[in-house]
Amino acid sequence: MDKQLPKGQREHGTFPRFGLSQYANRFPDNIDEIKVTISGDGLAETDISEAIKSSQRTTQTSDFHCVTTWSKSDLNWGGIKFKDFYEKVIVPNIQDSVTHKFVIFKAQDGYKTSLFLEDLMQDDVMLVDTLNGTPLTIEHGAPFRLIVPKHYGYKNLKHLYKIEFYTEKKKVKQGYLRFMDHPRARVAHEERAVGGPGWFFRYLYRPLIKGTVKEFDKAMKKYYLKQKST
Ligand SMILES: Nc1nc2c(c(=O)[nH]1)N[C@H]1C(S)=C(S)[C@@H](COP(=O)(O)O)O[C@H]1N2
Ligand SMILES: [Mo]
Repeated sequence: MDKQLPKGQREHGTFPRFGLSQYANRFPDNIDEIKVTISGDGLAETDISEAIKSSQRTTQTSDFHCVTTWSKSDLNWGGIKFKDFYEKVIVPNIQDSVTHKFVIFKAQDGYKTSLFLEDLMQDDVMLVDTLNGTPLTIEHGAPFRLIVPKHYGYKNLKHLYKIEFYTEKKKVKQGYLRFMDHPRARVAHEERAVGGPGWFFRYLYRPLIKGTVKEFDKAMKKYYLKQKST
């Protein structure tokens, strides 16, 4: 019997490279080495790449749920737990006594996302550099990405290079329509977007899957051809 997926989700079979079409042809410059900077309230801008590399590693198997309704079950991620990362790497860097509430993530392809720190402190949230035992490919976020399994795919930022910690919620311009970004985007509550019930967006988004997968595939092939010729 098929396992029960969250409401409105369907098993996709493969794990496609995916996103908003404006990111299909944008690629990270650095795919080999983890390079991450932090900043924000009570934090000086600091390169924490070395601290990440020497952090305690772990692996986890979890399902991935894109807001457009495709899911991929049983992905095995390797990296560091966000909770450990916050406590061991971020907290020692805090200068004033501030209480962080809100976090913004930035990617090498210009993509951004945000989450409340409370959601990031769940046990299954990770910063990862391997998938199924091998280093992340460009398709899935090389060299380093965020994994928040209980939140829709669009919160799972790829090609991470910058993390900002704030005491209050901020406006984040993500480069797409405002309604598409739910501040929490919890899969279990079907928080697909704002301004309408979750089920409504299933029907709006589902027809876009096929074309988007094709577009991202095509962009990836073009990228590899260009790499070969230079
Ligand atoms: N940097 C970056 N992160 C991103 C995206 C993107 O376009 N760029 N797309 C998001 C969306 S909508 C989804 S569903 C997942 C897809 O992850 P995958 O390409 O590894 O399947 O990445 C998310 N993170
Ligand atoms: Mo997505």
